[in-house]
Amino acid sequence: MVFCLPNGMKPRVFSGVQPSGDLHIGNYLGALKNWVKMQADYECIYCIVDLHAVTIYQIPSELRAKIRELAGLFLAVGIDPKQATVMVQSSVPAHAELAWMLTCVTPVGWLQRMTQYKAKAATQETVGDGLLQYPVLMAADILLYQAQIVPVGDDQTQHLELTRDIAQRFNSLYGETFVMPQTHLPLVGARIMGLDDPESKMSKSSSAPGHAVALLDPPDVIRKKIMRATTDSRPAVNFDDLGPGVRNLLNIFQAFSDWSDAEMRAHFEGLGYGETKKRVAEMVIASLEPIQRRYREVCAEPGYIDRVLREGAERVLPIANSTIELVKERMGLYTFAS
Ligand code: AQP
Repeated sequence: MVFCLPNGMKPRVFSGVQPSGDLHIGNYLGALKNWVKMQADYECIYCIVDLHAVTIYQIPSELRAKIRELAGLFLAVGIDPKQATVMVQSSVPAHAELAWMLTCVTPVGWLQRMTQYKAKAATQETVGDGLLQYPVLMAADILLYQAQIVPVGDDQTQHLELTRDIAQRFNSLYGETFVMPQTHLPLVGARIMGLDDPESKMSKSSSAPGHAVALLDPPDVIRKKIMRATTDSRPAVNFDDLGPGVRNLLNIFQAFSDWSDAEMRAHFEGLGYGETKKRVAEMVIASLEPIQRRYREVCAEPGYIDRVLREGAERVLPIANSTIELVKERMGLYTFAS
């Protein structure tokens, strides 16, 4: 995908993670690993989407701690605040403001069709309106910054399509306003599945103990989770007939190692499942070790995380405000006479 912008301007990238649950290797391989790669070539805004997290009840003290933990992990995986902007969604009120404006152009049927809404609503006794509006807020996050590229995991593809539909509808009602954002998926690792259930995606909200490897899991916990991962009754790896559990483990290995398909086949074809799991576990442990070390360093630096988040919010505020002014003007909302 090639974007032609004037004067050597870099295309803008936006993406976010909810500060709910523990960040897992699916989040890393599906999104954050790509974020790190993109920061040198794009103008990147990486956001902790706390307003999204509260679409499901969060214990306030835990949410506060999770926001800082997630910011620390962004930095630990290699996001450089000198190159990319790291910020918290609720520190820029324009996210919520634009979400309301977009809500007003979004047919409710579009939202009721979202598979993530249907799945999450099924787990709640009372379904809050925020859960239904979640994808409109996500559209607002992206459109607020006129982002051209959105690096996400495969589970967000439908929400990105909806974002484009909302942008198109707004543009056709009120005139060209929003840039159409493109989805950017990794070639390997776009959908990491649960270790306990390789038919469903690895998710922060699952409470099953062997479901996900968290980025901060110690080596012995990682080893135990991977050794217990669900596979099948075949004797060994056969690339021409992979069951979902083994495919998922190999996918995790390949996404961490960046090995080619040929290298994967040469290394794993015919290998017993026990040995395969051991090699996958050691690859995950070795890949997470420098991230965990850097995380401890980042947390040990007093005030560093808060400084990064404050500077991030200050950096994006002018972009957010200029989009809000434009949208208000397009919609005929009141703006002060200059
Ligand atoms: N399993 C996954 N494989 C690849 N990418 C994934 N992402 C999430 N799960 C996978 C990507 O990670 C980014 C952050 O998404 P999120 O904060 O919504 O994380 P989550 O694990 O999906 O969190 P929840 O709370 O458990 O949400 P649900 O239950 O809705 O999935 C995104 O880019 C996402 O694509």
